[in-house]
Amino acid sequence: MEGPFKFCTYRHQISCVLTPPSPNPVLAEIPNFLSEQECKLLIHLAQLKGLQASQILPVDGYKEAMENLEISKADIFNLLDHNQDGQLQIKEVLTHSRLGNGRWMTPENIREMYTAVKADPDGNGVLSLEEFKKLNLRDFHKYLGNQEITMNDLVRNSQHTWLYQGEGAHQVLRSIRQRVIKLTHLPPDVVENSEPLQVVRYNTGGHYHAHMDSGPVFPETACAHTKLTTNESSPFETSCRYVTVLFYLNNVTGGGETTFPIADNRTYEELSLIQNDVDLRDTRKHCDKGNLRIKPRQGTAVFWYNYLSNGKGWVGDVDEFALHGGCLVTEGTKWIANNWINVDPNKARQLWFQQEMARYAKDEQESQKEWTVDKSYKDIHVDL
Ligand SMILES: [Ca+2]
Ligand SMILES: [Ca+2]
Repeated sequence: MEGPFKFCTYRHQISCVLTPPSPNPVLAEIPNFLSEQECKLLIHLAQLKGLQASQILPVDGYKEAMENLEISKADIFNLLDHNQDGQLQIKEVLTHSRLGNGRWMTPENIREMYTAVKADPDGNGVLSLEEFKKLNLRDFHKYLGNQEITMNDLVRNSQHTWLYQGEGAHQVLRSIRQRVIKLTHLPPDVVENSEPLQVVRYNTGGHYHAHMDSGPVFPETACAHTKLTTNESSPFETSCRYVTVLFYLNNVTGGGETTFPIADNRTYEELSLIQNDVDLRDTRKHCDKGNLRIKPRQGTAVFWYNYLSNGKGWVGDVDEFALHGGCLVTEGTKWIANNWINVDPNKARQLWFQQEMARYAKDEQESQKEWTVDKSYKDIHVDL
């Protein structure tokens, strides 16, 4: 595939025209977007800067959060019982709770946990409200707390760093930004005011289970990256990543494809992601069952929209078909870079963020600030 399918204009909000009927999500793969030398340089710059774990092993905050939870068991049950049949199926537990506190839970993990805490005495594999009410949440924490967790058990096992792309940055980084402006047909200031380039390394055994790069936006929503520089608080927060441009920086010896497990499905139902114990989001086990897989090829860019062009809100509704993940790297190392094009309705906040980035870039001695930590795992416990 070549070239963008969708051309956008940005005035008061993003509006797009789809040409012609497009795949789902709207996605384009552009070979040789970067030269071999540019790829090598990006890897080199990232190594010079130093990479940090994209997700750290869970800490104990989860236990406290659960103990302070002011919500009755019946309400939790009701929240989890997606199909409202009065029973909790394993996939409902997997889909609607992040009970692993950053640990990726498989159907097998849930069954083991049920056995350990005697959650399902009649052994029918589902929890009734009565069974759920009898559950002692402390046993459940204790069980999870005693589990030995490695990086491979997490939602994401990779390392990353950020490279500043604004004025004064290395000319290759500037040039990539200019090419992204041309590729996306978006106004230059929207691209220029976006997050820096994220360079990611997956070692052998690395993965990133399927996820969305950005979430729904409401009028009160704050963007995670700019919010950190202004210290504002908002009940809703997301990463405001309108477009993702992903670059493959090397050829991977084994595995490491980018999977879009439900691309081009006619319909989307969250629960249908888990069927007969196969969780399509699981990129360590089930990448082969995804609808679209892109093999990493050095220099190729993959570009997609995280929102629909239905004109709702600032950016449209989330495009759920853009669900994607990084398959298990079975051999060698995988290097990629991400350019996210952010749309923040508050332009002043966006500019302030850019000024801060420029300041950090000048002062290499200063340690990486909080904005470099992936927000999606920071407050993971509040979800249940
Ligand atoms: Ca149910
Ligand atoms: Ca039962």
